Amino acid sequence: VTTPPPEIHPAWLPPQVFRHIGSRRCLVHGAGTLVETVFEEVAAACADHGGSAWRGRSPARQPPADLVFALREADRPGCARLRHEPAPAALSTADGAGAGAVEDESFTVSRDGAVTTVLAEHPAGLLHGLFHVVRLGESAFAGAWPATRQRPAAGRRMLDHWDNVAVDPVMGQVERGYAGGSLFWRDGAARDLGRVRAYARLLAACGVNAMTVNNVNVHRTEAHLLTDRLDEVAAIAAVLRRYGIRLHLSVSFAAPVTLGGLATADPADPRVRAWWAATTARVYQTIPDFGGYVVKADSEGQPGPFGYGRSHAEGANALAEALEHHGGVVHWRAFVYNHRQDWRDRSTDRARAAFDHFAPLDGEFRENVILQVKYGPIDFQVREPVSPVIAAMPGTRVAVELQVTQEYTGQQRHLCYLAPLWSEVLQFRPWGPGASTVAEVAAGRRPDPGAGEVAAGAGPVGGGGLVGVSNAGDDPYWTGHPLAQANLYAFGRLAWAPELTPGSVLDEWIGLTFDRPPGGVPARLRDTLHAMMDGSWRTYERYTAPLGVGFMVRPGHHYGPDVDGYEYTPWGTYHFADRDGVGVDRTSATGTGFTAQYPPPWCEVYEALDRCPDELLLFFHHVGYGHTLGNGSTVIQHIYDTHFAGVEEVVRMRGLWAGVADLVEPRLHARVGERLDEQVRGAGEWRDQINAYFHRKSGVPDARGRRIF
Ligand code: GCW
Repeated sequence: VTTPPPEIHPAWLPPQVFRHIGSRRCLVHGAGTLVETVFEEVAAACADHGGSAWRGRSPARQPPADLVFALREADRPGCARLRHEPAPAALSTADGAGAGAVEDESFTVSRDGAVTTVLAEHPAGLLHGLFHVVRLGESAFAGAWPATRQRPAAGRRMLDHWDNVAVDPVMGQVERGYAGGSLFWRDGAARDLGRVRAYARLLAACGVNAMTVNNVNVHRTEAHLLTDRLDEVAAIAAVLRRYGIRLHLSVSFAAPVTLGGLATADPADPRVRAWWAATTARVYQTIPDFGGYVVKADSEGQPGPFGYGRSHAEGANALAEALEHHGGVVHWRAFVYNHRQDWRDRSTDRARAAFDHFAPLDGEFRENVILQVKYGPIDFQVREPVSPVIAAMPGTRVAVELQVTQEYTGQQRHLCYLAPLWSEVLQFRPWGPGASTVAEVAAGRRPDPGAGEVAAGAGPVGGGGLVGVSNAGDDPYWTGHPLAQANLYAFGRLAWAPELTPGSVLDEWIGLTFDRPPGGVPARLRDTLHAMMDGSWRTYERYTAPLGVGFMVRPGHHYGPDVDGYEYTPWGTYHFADRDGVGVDRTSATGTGFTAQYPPPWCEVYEALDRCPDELLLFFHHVGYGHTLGNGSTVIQHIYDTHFAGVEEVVRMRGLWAGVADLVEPRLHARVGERLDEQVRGAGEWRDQINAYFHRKSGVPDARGRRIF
């Protein structure tokens, strides 16, 4: 990175987006921390833009307020018009009212006469209502429109930070971080909290309401956050609280040994349980609204219950028990597989692992355990089928984990807008057409075998919500690639409202980030950003590993191509290419049997070569290079065609960006330009290695005679 920006970029909250609110007469009514935050925001906007902000009631001899934020239970002097707004929907949290439920965050927004009103039962609703009005811009104050009720789909919308306090010699400070150092920790201690506050504000504005501040790989220093370094954590929690975000901690399953000095961390041992209970009680004394624990157990070297001959349910429940009466939850990760596999062993299939470990435990987890499942069965690849675990555990709260940080999708050097991928995952129907979507499972809507669908929160278990691994760091643009801010924004928005289209979320983000008074974003800039970003995930897919086979990245750092980089390693990520064909046979008939982990219709669709979607073909089948795809092309020709096309698309992106230099702040323009240069280079490298590799293996020439090395 060679272009330093002068200051911290405001991302999707540049001061001017508050001008529509800040030029009004605003009344904020109600009590509570988040109501104070709403008032501070409104007052700051009014100070900038000439409006008036009143707390409690509008002063006599002033024209009445034209923007009102009010708690429903408060008496509302000066707000007579509110009588006409509709009755609230039944009060319930989106992820079920049971253990560890989050506060109701819904709100009603209406416009009647010349007054725009945001009304909520709880302060958190007013906070989200405030940012809703910011997004509406001037249209929040134009004409009259009926009241609408806004309610998050998932109760918990969480960002996990894989941040280390001490810089890890191998992984650096932020594991898989591509945006500088940690926002929370520097030089081994908690940093200045100003940046954390700005971050919390951005996250609240897109709907995030929970986060972890340390890596799921809990190293020695970070383990102490749970005990003797709790004060530092509490200081961060205090900042997050003002924006409605609850803090959770990643903890080590071995903490009773490493921190508590016990001889064992066996979850069945009463001393271990007592240690977790006492430790957790201390956490709640210090941080009363603490969210809970996130645990990566028996995974990639992290300790877990297997070490004591216990199941993952026994392990998770021991921690859940300690959290339960404080209202906390355990996010227990399902990313458990054998990372010391023998590549010669064809009977082990990493894709099967999460289901094999967890599906048999359905119904055994306590109510405040949330099983956190990566969206795909392998590991955040650009294309994977949806994890079968999501459909396999009707008696367990499931959270779906997405990777906002672009470990496998270009590491924030490549432009790759991920909302289309996430949207496909969230709208996928694990039980086939007509049944629930993944988003509904995460929100707590389950298919009820007896009575069809059940309502949100009304099922036997609630939902676990959505979790994203953050892509933010202390980079002045927050995310390294300035346009990767859109992924962070989109994560929050899709967690709140998964039915939003990726294009409309991008449009919101553009509208806020590049806003220019008085008229908003110039149309040419808006169109250019859509042209560059709408299809950028598919473009990335085209020039990297083909047809869902995945990996083919450089081992370790995972950037750039290396087709055989993982082929003979213990990690379980193979493509099995030879002179005749490529792909992993995961069928039940002749392969690893992974397809049988899906309920119908997907087990049949994936099993059948002629029904399996092209983009997942090599994930499920080993086929010859001459195999004809659904799109009429052969596998080998498809590889050549997509790789040439993908690079051409990146070159086009770069040209488009050059064409808006006059409309974008020069330093930001330069920063994106540098990244696009690297993307053109990197995509060309991918194209040439992939094409050369498969040309050499197969001996099949490109039908169009293009250059293959
Ligand atoms: O995607 C992989 C990453 C690891 C990460 C792991 C996980 C935090 O390569 O760096 O560890 O997943 O999700 O636990």
